[in-house]
Amino acid sequence: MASHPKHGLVTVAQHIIEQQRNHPTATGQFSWLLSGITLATKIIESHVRRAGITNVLGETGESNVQGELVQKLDLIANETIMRCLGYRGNIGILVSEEEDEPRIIKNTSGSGNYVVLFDPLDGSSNIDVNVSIGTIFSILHKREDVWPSDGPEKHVLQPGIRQLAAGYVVYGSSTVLAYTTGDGVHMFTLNPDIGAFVLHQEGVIMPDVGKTYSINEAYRASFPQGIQDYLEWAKTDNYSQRYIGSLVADFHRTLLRGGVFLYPPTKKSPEGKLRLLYEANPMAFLAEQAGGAATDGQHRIMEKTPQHMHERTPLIIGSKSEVERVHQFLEKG
Ligand code: AHM
Ligand code: MG
Repeated sequence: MASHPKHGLVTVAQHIIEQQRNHPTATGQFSWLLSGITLATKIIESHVRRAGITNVLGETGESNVQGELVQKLDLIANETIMRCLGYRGNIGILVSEEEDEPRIIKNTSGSGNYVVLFDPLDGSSNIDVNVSIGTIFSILHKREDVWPSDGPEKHVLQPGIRQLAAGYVVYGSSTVLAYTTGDGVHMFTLNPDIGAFVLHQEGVIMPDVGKTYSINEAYRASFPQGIQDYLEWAKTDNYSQRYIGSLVADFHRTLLRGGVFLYPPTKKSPEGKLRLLYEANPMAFLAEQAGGAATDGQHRIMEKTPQHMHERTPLIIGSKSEVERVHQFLEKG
């Protein structure tokens, strides 16, 4: 494991504080908030690692706001994040993929300034079969031009370019955290012996080219013609295909190895399946910070203004040149 160029071993908490020193106006509130997220992901990871022996596999019997069956671990992850962040006095609004409405955090210090959005456990279909899953988060400032009587939703419906930070934790063969505050992407591995995320790569750069595409090709017949043509062409040019079915894991591989991940509109999900606020925006922020790109096939993901909290979007994300190539096929298709 590589050490920090300046200080040797660096934990994520230290790294966040150092990053904040580059911002003279920083109050420390933001690092406090991020440390709440890392604490929550460590608790979730301990549940994930013991899932088979603690009777937390399987469904709860309930559906979430998206109409999807809720897994027991989905619920545990959601409650863990709510519990860890609900007590950090500076958060104003918490929004989860699993909940119908934004949750306003009431605290003694008045109303907090931040909006935290998260997908507590991404890759639900992989939970019970021991395949990589993850947690995704995105942080915004509350808008200053919104009155309390307008309700919390207006604070939440901001385009991705307003994100202050975003990141994910992938619970894979090891547990890795990646985050950005708009100053590059930094990656940490959880050292289970000391219970800390330790820096292993600063300023991660996504390879600009990569001959791997990642898509659920079973839906191929209902993809837009341009996507079908791209897939056909890629097969004649020695591409590989990799698809895990957890965005967090498919994105993590794409970030490190290059290539492109696609979830286009399909007959079943005409708007795409992935959620703009909890999945596409944070990953788009990370991709761009690593030199990659993210679009919905027409527009830059981070410039889309969400109309509602659980809005879905098509997603094409990865190496810049590969995303551009997909666009060329879409324009011809
Ligand atoms: P989830 O948040 O309920 O887990 O759903 C999102 C997941 C993504 O992680 C993944 O990219 C996608 O759904 C896979 O969908 P499909 O099974 O249609 O390929
Ligand atoms: Mg998800």
